[in-house]
Amino acid sequence: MTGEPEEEEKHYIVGHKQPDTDTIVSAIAYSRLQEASGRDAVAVRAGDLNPETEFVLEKFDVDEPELLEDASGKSVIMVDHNVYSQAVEGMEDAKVRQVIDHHRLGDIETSEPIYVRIEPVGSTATIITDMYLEAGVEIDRKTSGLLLSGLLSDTVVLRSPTTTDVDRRVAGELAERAGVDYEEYGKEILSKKSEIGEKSPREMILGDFKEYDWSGETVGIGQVETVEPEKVLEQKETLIDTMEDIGEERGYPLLVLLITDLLEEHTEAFAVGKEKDRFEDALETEMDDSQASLPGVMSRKKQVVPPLEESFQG
Ligand SMILES: [Mn+2]
Repeated sequence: MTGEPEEEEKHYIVGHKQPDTDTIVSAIAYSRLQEASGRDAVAVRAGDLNPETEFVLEKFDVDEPELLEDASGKSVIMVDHNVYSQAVEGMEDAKVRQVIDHHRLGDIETSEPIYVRIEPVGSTATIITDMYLEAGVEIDRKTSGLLLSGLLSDTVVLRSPTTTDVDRRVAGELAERAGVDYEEYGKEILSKKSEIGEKSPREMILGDFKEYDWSGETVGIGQVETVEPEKVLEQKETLIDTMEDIGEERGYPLLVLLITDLLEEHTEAFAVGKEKDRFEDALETEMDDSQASLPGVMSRKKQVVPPLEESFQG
């Protein structure tokens, strides 16, 4: 907890663009915790919800947060991200009051001291659960369900290498409070996550997509997590064409699509752009026709971004 509220203004709690389940449930759960400590707080979203998150909100009967189009001039609490490149428009001109996150420290600058809590755990939901416990604020059944969903989604039901002992403990506590079997519920989430269904190539590439600013260039990395990777891989030609279009439109020197097989713990990657050799070198792999195999790779954040960043910044 962050002490007594100092100001009366409304705090907008917002996660990253292309919101995923962890980002959305973290905003909702943290707004409840802030309200419990007397602060005027509202959870908002920085984009459209994905089908998995829609499923989670429906399951626990929780309304979708309002869309925040521009953060300029607003008091903001950033959850689940702390870099401008992933933030809603206007964040440079917002008053960032707090950061709660599980990604490495990024480029946010503030004019005043703020409360920051960043921990190397599997989800922002994990940190927020601990904040409730530390504050002695009861986590009701719905909030437990939401937080559990964020945790299970981000850690691929505790299978991702980003999973820590803290996540395992918190998952157990939340599952009990939510009254669900987390293995079973986790499988349900995975099946929603991996519903490729009627998605267009553009939706597959940009549905879970992050941009990274490295040495004055912007690199884009999308990820499709699925239990049916063949349904994505068989569309390779169209996907590569679309990636080339997107790369050109946005001026990326490198655009990567990770197709992660959640059951086999394996990723196939497509890469396009003038710096695609760099991807090959950084990931110590060999590309064949714009495609590389990355056995054991599940996490963009932990296994793909660090070597690439080193290559671009080094
Ligand atoms: Mn997260």
